[in-house]
Order: sequence, then structure tokens, then C-alpha cells
Amino acid sequence: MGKRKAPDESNPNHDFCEFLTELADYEKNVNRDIHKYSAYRKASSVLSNHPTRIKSGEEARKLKGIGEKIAKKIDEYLQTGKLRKLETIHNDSTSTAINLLTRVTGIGPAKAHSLVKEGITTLEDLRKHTDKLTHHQIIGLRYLEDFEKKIPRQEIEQIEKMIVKDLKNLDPDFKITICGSYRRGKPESGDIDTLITHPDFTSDKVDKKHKNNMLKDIVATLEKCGLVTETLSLGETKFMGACKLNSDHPMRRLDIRLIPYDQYYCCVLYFTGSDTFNKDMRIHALEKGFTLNEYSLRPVGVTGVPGEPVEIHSEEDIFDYIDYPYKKPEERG
Ligand code: 8DG
Ligand code: CA
Ligand code: CA
Repeated sequence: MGKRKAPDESNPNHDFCEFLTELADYEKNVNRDIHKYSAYRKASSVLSNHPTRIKSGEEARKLKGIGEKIAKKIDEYLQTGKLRKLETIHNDSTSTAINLLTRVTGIGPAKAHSLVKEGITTLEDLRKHTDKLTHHQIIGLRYLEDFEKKIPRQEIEQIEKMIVKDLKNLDPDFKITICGSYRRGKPESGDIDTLITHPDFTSDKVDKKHKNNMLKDIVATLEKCGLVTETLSLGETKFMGACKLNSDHPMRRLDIRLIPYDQYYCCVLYFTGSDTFNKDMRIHALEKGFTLNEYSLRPVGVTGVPGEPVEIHSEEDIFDYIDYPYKKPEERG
């Protein structure tokens, strides 16, 4: 069997998607304009799911999620092979510095702005000023190169096996799902999004002590077997850290969320994504009189106030309730 193709190579519009993603990141990190960010992301997602090469802005405009401004950019790119807006961004030192610093996990747009204001604009500068960084950001800086490497599917499969084996050993009632792009079947992923639940932990049974220890026990177990190597942050329900399959592999970003049993499927759906798929599904839910988020699906009464969550026993239940055609994770692009 040949080497699996990267998704980009099979996407006839991948060059459009690349510049749209770059514009999206610019809006998020430099302008902090989340609406423009979402618009570019949506356009990129629509184009990456389009089976044929787009030949003009006019043709692109016919697709849902692509408006006049983006259509114009597609025309400019087709005619000149570049975008003036991106050239301006590349030539602006503040923008490039902010974009660089936000590549470090834990450094968000606001922190990047304040660092640049203080004259810290390179990774070298950052390394000299770790006093200005949190533990999370210091680890992010230390493993920046590793964390930016994509994780092959086969490596996540091995990590998954290890997590499942060790946690089932700790307690056979744990339920574990790795979500994100991995669950959508992608050949490689940016990080490992792990959701865990246990029948003893539900949203109404607030057994705080039990919950408190559950995630700590999980992380301690994964540290003991040598998989988890760094902790960026550890709360009652959310762990952010790093793991390493063995010395032949780079350090990988691993997130673990402990989810109440009754909220598990809404959460699995949410963290499977993609984020544009989630947005479309939420809009559809609202049209059907429901509000959907990562915790629950609730009917919205005539007053506009959400009612009690409906009981959910599978992802399919959520689709059924809002009368949305079921999509397998691999189809949620
Ligand atoms: P990747 O890691 O391979 O780059 O892709 P991913 O797994 O799809 O993206 P992610 O950033 O790890 O997020 C995981 C899922 O979480 C995503 O597919 C959908 C859901 N999600 C949203 N909105 C957001 C958001 O604003 N931030 C994050 N981190 N996740 C979000 O729907
Ligand atoms: Ca992910
Ligand atoms: Ca993630």
C-alpha cells in the first residue's frame, strides 16, 4: 500500500484554503476580530470540501459561506498569484511578531500584543525573558518545534491503546474517546483531544471530592506508565499537557477532559468537530427550537428561555432530536 496522501494534496482548492487560513489567523491573532476569523475559516472549510477546482470568484460565491469580499480575493489570487493584503501583513513587523509569538501554546493574542509592546518579538527574546511567562508558556516554548509537528494517525492509535489499557486497569468503568480530527478520520492531527467519563460522575451528583481525585488519578496513572511527561495545567475536569509514546517520537500535545456521564455525547459531538460543522449544527438546532452546546441539548420555549436538557444516550440521539441527517465523524468536515 502506498503512502497515505496528506489531505491538502487531494484538495483541488488547497492553495485558496492556505491563504484563507492565514488570513483567519491574522484576524484572530493580530486584529482580534473573531467574526472575520470565523468567516475566513468557514470559507476555507467550504472550499476544502468542494470536489472540483474553483475557477473564479463568481463560481466561489455560489457556495454557502463565501461572500463578495472573499470572492474578490479568489479572483485577485487567480489573476496575480498572490494577495496584496497578505504581502502587507508579511511586511509588517508587528504583525509577524504577534503571529510568531502566538505559535507558543499558552500565548494568546492579548499576551502576544503585550510582549511585542515590551519589545519582545522573537523566540530568542522570549527565551531571555521567561520571567514574563507562565509555566504553561515556558513548556510551550521549550517544545514549540515538537508541538508544531503533525501527529500521524497510527501514533495516536498506539497512544489510544495505551491510555485505554492503563485506565481500564485503574477502573473498568471508565469510558474513553479520542475526539478532534483523529475521530474525523484524518491521517494526521495537531493534538490529542481525549474525553473521559465515568458512571459515578454526573452533573447532578456533585460529589466534589470524588471528581477532584478522578482526573488527578487518571493523570498520575498515565505519568506512571511514562506516557504523560509534562503538565501545562491540571484542574478538576481539564488537563493540558504533553505525552511521548517513546524516545523515538516527538513530544505531543495531549488534552484530557473529564466529562459528567449525562453530558458525554454532547461533549463527544462538540469535540469531534469540525468547528464549522458544529456551528452549522447549532444553527440547525436553533431553527428546530433547541439550543445545543458541549454540555446539553435543551428545548427553547416561546419565552426564549432554555428548558431542562433532554436525555441523550448516543450521538445519534442528538441528530434525531433536531431532525438533522446523521453524519459519521468522517463526514463532519
Ligand atoms: P487539529 O487538532 O488536528 O488541528 O484539528 P481539530 O482536532 O479539529 O481541532 P482542535 O482545535 O483540536 O479542536 C477540537 C474540536 O473542538 C474541534 O474539531 C471542534 C471543537 N471546537 C469548536 N470550537 C472550538 C474552539 O474555539 N477551540 C477549540 N480548541 N475547539 C473548538 O467547535
Ligand atoms: Ca485536535
Ligand atoms: Ca485540541
